[in-house]
Amino acid sequence: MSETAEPRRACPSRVLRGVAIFEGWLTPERQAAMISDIRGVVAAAPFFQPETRFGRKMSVRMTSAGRCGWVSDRRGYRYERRHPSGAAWPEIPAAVLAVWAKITGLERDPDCCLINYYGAGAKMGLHQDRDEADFRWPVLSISLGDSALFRIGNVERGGKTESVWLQSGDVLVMGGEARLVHHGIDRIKMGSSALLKDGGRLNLTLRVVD
Ligand code: MD6
Ligand code: FE
Repeated sequence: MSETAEPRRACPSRVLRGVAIFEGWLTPERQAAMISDIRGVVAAAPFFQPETRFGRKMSVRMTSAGRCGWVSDRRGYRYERRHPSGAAWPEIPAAVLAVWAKITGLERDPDCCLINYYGAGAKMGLHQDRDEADFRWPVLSISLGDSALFRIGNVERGGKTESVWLQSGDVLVMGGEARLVHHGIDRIKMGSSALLKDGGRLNLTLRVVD
């Protein structure tokens, strides 16, 4: 019997500014199986190119699985119950939910699995994940495919930053004090992984939304 109400969660191999990194969490076999799960999601909910409120196209392609998905267009960014096509989002693959359960130890499933695809030249500016209702829930991300340079800043805007290369199979968790740190992707090392036939990187982020 456990002495505390703390859930059982996994131990990271590295912690940078409170961001927990589980290097090589997924074996190459599990990565390949997850790619085929994601292909199923994308067949039902195709990637779209989001744009900002100001009409600027983002460089990543996006889609989602789960009860809601994250979208951004001229009306701003928000969670939506449906893909831009009007179709419901597909379910989050079981293997993806299993990573969340094992690493966070939480009994509650995430509501949203945002799927970002980075091709050549794609990046993501420094941002906070703050469109969710309750920041006590962590955000977990899974990296698949080519390596990415992930930059971690501070909860406040500005200040010094540190970077880390995320590789295929790495899992990252932003929770607790680190839940609202600024972070972004500076660049992708194209061709560094053979996981995706046409190269590039997939990042899955799991969140509890409401
Ligand atoms: C990316 N990740 O790895 C971008 N957000 O492509 C994120 O923006 C992110 O990895 C919240 C928590 C974990 C993340
Ligand atoms: Fe983020």
